[in-house]
Amino acid sequence: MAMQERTQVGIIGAGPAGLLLARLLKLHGVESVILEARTRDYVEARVRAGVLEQGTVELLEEAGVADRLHRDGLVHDGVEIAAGGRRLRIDFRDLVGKTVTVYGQTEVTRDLIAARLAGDGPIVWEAADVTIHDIDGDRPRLRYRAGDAERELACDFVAGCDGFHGASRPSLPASLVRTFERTYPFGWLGILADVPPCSDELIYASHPRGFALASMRSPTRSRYYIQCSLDEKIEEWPDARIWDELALRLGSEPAPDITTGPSIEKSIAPLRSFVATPMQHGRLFLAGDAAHIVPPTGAKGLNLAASDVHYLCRAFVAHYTRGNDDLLHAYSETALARVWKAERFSWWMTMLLHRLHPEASFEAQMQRAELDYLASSRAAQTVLAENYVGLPF
Ligand code: RFL
Ligand code: PHB
Repeated sequence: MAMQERTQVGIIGAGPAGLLLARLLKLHGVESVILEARTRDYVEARVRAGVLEQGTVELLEEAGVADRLHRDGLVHDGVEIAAGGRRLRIDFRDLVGKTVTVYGQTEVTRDLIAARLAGDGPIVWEAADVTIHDIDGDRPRLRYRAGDAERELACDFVAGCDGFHGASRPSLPASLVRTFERTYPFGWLGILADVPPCSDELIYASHPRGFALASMRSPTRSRYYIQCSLDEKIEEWPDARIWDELALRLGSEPAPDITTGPSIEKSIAPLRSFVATPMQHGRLFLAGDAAHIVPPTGAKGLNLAASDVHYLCRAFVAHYTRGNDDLLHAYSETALARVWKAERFSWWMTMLLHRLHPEASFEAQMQRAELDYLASSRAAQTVLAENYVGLPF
């Protein structure tokens, strides 16, 4: 017989979605247990997103985990788009009166784990073989293995925050779930290095050799990406080859001064758009990458996890404090309305900036026309800025 524990909300996954949900729930007096498949070291070392929307920053403030973010995060008033040998600055502050903050997902995760472990409640690391039971009833259960012990967690609700490859989405009844997917015929090769960034702001470059992005984590740590084909292997990309390729693709006027150095992390990620709908059934609610994926071009993935969590937390709090389940019933619809707009923006920015078609094709001509329009129209720049800093939630 498995050892049984009990909590109010059983959370699967200690990524940003699960950790932020647990933190916000605790601040409203709602208890949770987080089950995480990996070790703390693994979760804290994972290199991922870098750009936080203003709304995400505000949510982290509300969660009381924004001190280090305010100290070390870099507030950016705009981004640059390099194309056709020119650089165009999109001025967020001027166009929409908002900013974004560059602060690594790794740091957000560390701040949230530290807050959790300072007394908020447990995280079960290396929780293996998590299965979800009785989501149609009013007492769902999570079964899992911790070391050699079989355990069971009885809860009121289950929050599936276990990312794209987790156990939650497959636990929704297949007959009720619809999925929408777009894969892209290229990936992103990312490199992290302890060298100063080549520019004060991010540069998104559209180049005949392929897309490139200059990003950063701090004044001394740079993050770069280049579009690569899906069959390429990381071994084919020694550091020197990446730096040479970046210099070519980012080399529009004025050419940024790229400081090179040894990579401390290097990886290739495929690009994908994906939405599962509905994001809930019975007492199981999905949030973040468990329900949807965006290509990284719009910097939206982590921010969507944050807005899902905002809606879900609000709904749980209404249940526990007012006995009102309207927000819980509306959760999927509410979250998806914002998700689809971020999907649209990420897809649009991906299609605009990547090399997809021969230079002489109609499609490549459409990209050039759109970039030219963006350069000449304040209205077009405002659309980009409004979406990049994040639609309201
Ligand atoms: P996560 O971060 O994947 O966390 C899920 C957690 O669940 C655990 N897990 C399980 N636990 C228990 N049982 C199971 N069966 C489990 N299966 C999985 C996992 O170990 C993990 O700890 O999902 P979450 O919380 O929804 O957060 C989503 C974000 O991580 C993701 O959207 C972003 O990283 C996407 N992303 C970006 N988003 C942005 O907003 N801005 C960016 O600039 C940005 N850049 C990026 C990105 C993602 C990238 N990659 C590698 C996919 C750049 C890259 C290269
Ligand atoms: C990052 O710094 O990792 C990053 C920044 C902007 C993006 C994607 C990734 O659009």
